[in-house]
Amino acid sequence: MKHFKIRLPIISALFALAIALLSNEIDAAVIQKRALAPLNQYPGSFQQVGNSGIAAMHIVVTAPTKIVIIDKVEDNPLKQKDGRVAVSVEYDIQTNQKRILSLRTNTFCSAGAFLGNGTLVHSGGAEDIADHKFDAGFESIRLFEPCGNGSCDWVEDPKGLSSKRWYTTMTTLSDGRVMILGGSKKPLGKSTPADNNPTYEFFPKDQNAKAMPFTFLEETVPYNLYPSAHVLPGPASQTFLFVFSNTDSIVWDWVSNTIVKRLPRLPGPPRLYPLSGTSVMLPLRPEENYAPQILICGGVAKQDPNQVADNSCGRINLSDLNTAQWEVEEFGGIPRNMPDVVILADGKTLFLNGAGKGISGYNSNKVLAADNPVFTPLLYDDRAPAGQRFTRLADSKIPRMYHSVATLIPDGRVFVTGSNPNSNVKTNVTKYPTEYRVEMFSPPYLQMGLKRPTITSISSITTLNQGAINVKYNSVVPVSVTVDDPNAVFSAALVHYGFVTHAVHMSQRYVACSVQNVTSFANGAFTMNVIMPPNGNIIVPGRNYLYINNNGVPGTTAVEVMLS
Ligand SMILES: *[C@@H]1O[C@H](CO)[C@@H](O)[C@H](O)[C@H]1NC(C)=O
Ligand SMILES: *[C@@H]1O[C@H](CO)[C@@H](O)[C@H](O)[C@H]1NC(C)=O
Ligand SMILES: *[C@@H]1O[C@H](CO)[C@@H](O)[C@H](O)[C@H]1NC(C)=O
Ligand SMILES: *[C@@H]1O[C@H](CO)[C@@H](O)[C@H](O)[C@H]1NC(C)=O
Ligand SMILES: *[C@@H]1O[C@H](CO)[C@@H](O)[C@H](O)[C@H]1NC(C)=O
Ligand SMILES: [Cu+2]
Repeated sequence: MKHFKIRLPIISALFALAIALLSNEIDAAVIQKRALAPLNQYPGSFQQVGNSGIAAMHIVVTAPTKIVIIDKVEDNPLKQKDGRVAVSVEYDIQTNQKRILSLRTNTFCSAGAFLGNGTLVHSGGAEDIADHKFDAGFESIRLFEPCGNGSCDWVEDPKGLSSKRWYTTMTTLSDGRVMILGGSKKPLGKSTPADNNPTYEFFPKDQNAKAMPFTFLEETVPYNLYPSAHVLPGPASQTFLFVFSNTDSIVWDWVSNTIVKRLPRLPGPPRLYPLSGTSVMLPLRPEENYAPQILICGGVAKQDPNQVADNSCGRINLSDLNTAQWEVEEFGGIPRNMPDVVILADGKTLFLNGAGKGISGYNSNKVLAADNPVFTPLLYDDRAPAGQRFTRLADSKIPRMYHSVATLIPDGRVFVTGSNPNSNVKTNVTKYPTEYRVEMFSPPYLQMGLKRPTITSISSITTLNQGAINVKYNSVVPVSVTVDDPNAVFSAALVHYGFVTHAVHMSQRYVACSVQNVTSFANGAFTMNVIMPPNGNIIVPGRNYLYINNNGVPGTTAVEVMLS
C-alpha cells in the first residue's frame, strides 16, 4: 500500500518525511539535507519561466540556447506570417522569446532525429486539415538546419516517406543516418493489423530502397506504436538495435534485417501507446565497458480511463544476450502512465510528468482518458542497490499528462512544458486545459552549493559560442575550465538529448567519458584530457553536448560538439 500513501494529496511535511524514511526511498545524504531545508521541501525545484505559444507535443534542443517545439495543427494563439496557425516555434531558453517557424503539413504525433551531419529530420504526421489550410503530413519529411541566429526554418517534402506513418519512431543510427520505424497509416486509439505499418526505412534513403518489412511489429499489434529503439553499444561494425514493442523485445540487425536475439518477455502491462510507459538506455560508462542496460517504467494495464497506472520497472543488462533477464523493481512507489524520462548531467535519471490513472489519448464524450496527474518527480540512481534507487523530489504544481514533454538543457536544468489531453486547444475548461506554461526544473545538484566549472576552451578553441566544435571518436580532447574550488573533482560526459514526444525520448543517450591528467593553475584554472568514446555504437555521430562536472555538479553550460 506504500504507493497510495506517498500519493495522498495533502500530507503534512513531517508525515511525508516519515513515510519516506519508512519506505526507505530516500538516501541518507538526502535526509540529512532535508533536515536542514524547510521540512516541506523535497530537493529540486520548479520555476515557471515562460509560455510556449503552441501546445508542446514534441520538443528538441537544436542549439545551446534553442529548443524547437512542434505541435499538431490546432487552434493555437500564435499565427504564421501567412495567417495559418503556428505549429512550430523556436524557443530561446535565455530570453523565453519565441520565433514562429513555418510548416504546412500536419505534424500530429510525428517523430524526429538528428543526422550525423547535424541536420534535424522530422517525419510523419496525420491527415490534412482543410479548415486550417494544412496538407496531410503522413508521408512528410521535414528538415531543419539548426542555427543560433534566427535564420533557420523548416523545409518540407510532403512525399518524402515511402508510406504513411503516424506514431512512428525515429532514431539516429551509428552510421549517422536516421531510421524511421513502424507507425500506423491512420490515427487510432490503438494499432490494428489493417492500419499497421510494420516497416522501416532510412533517411537519406538507400539506393532504390523502399520501406522494408519488419515482422516484429506485426507480432506485437496492437501495442506497437512509437516502439522503443536504442542503438546497442559494440564494435564500430555492429549494426544492432534493441527494439521493444508491446511486452516483447529483440536485438535486431538492421543491415541484414534479422533478429539476433529474442529477449524474455517483460512482466507487467504492455508499455506502448495508449498504455504508455517509457524506455531509456541507462548511462554507458567506460569503466563498465559501456555495458548496455535498458530501463522501462510505468504504463497502465488496461485501456480504461479508471485503471490505476502501473508501478513497476523492468531493467535488463544486455552485456551477455544469452543470460539477459528482466529484473523487475517498483517504480518509486508511484504508479504512473506517460512518464517522461530525462538522464541528468550527473548520470542520474529523472522521471517526471504523467498520470496516476487512465491512458494516453484524448477524452471522448467529456470523459477524461487520464486523471490523477503525478506532480512528483523521481530520481533514479542506476548504481544504487535494488530497492534504494528512487528518491522523491519536489513537486510541480502543473498537471502534465498526455502531450507533455521534458528535456535536459546545457546548463543542467530540465525544460518542462506541454500537456493537452484535449483534441483541440481548450483554454476555457477548468480541468486540464491546454497547457502553455514553461517550467525549468533545477535538479538537486544545483542546490548543493558546490562551485560549477566553466569551460573556457576545447581542443584550444575558445570561441565556444559560435557553433559546435568538431571532435573525433577515440581522441584525447584537451579541455580547460575555471572553477573556484581547489578541491574540484572532475568528471565528463557526452549527452545526446534526442527528440521528445509522448513519453518517448528518441535517441536519448548519456555516455560518461574518462578524464585524465588534471592539472591546476592559478586563479581556479584547470586543464584536463577528456577521452572520447570509441565509435558511433557507443554514442551516435553529430550533435552531442560535453558536460564537465565538479563532484557531480554540472558546469555552467555544456558545450555542443560535432562528433565524427
Ligand atoms: C545533411 O545531410 C542531408 C541529407 O543528405 C542533407 O539534406 C543536409 O543538407 C546535410 N546537412 C548539412 C549541414 O550538410
Ligand atoms: C546564420 O548562421 C548560419 C550558420 O548557422 C549562416 O549560414 C547564416 O548566414 C547566418 N545568417 C545570418 C543572417 O547571420
Ligand atoms: C552486466 O552484465 C555483465 C556481463 O554479464 C557484467 O559483467 C556486469 O557487471 C553487469 N552490469 C551490471 C551493472 O550489472
Ligand atoms: C470554450 O471555447 C470554445 C471555442 O474556443 C467554445 O466552442 C466552447 O463553447 C467554450 N466552452 C465553454 C464552456 O465556454
Ligand atoms: C597523461 O599524462 C601521462 C604522463 O605525462 C601520459 O603518459 C599520458 O599519455 C597522459 N594521458 C592522456 C590521456 O593524455
Ligand atoms: Cu499524440
